[in-house]
Amino acid sequence: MNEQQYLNMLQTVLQHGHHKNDRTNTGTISLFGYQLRFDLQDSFPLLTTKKVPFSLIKSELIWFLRGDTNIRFLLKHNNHIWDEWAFENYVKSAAYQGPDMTDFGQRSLQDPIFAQQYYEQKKLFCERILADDDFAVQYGDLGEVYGKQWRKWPTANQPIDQIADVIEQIKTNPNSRRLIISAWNPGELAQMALPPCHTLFQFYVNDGTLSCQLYQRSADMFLGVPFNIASYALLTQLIAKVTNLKVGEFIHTFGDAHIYQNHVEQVKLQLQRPLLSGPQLWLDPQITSLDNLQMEQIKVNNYHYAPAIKAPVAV
Ligand code: UFP
Repeated sequence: MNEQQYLNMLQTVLQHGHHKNDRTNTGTISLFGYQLRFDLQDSFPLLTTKKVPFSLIKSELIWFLRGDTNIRFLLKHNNHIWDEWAFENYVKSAAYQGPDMTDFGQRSLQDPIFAQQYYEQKKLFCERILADDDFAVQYGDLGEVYGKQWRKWPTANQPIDQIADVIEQIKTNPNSRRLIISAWNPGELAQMALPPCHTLFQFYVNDGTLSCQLYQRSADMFLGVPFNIASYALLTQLIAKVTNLKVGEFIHTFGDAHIYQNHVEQVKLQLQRPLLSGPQLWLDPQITSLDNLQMEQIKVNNYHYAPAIKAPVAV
């Protein structure tokens, strides 16, 4: 069963991890180097021991695959996972006239009155991104994020569309050992608020079956990883679909795999829960390209899950 491996990994990090401070000053229990293998012929790897919101994973991946870097698309799909990054650019600009939002991530966790102001300002910001075209162009664009690196990696000449190139290679040269997409662009790291966590991935074709391996440099095991697993499993299924291959494995390789100190109780709760039977992925048979996927072309069926478990995001 795919999910058991993830739970075993949580247990291993808790038992054998090192206590390590980190950029966010939250403190972590961390292990370096680990690997999970998900058989995608089995059920779809969306966790059942807590609810994972598949619609957010789906709209984010569609956004990446469109090469879009403006949060407006996400907001239209009620997806707020990238809001903070755009909001940060806005509050640091001369155009922002509201209450002081310096260090809003930490302060909103510690000060409930400030947190209220922050949520109000962020809500106003999101409403304006949706309503005002010029404002969206100016403040909704995150610039150097996955969509750009995957589909428009800048060069001195034409930008490189790594997704299209890899799909072409899988079709024409499936034995290639160079089926790689990198989001890690050293030339642009200085402009990135969050250097890519899912850094590089490689495809492998054997006997009409497509597998994918991801190297994730930094992994928030409780909040981030359940999303990352489902997102790359979906990406592998989509690439297999447009290249007419069966799906094989998604192999998830980790660099710094950590449990934040303020997630330990939540992890222990999750580890007590029984596994349920996993869901199935449905892809619209009409999908032939990844450029303009629609939300209703991707579904998970028979998703049974235990309730969501809340935990603070380290920012
Ligand atoms: N993180 C993930 N998965 C993601 C993502 C972020 O686990 O897809 F975007 C976590 C890892 C880490 C933090 O806890 O976000 C990034 O911090 P840093 O850049 O310091 O590694």
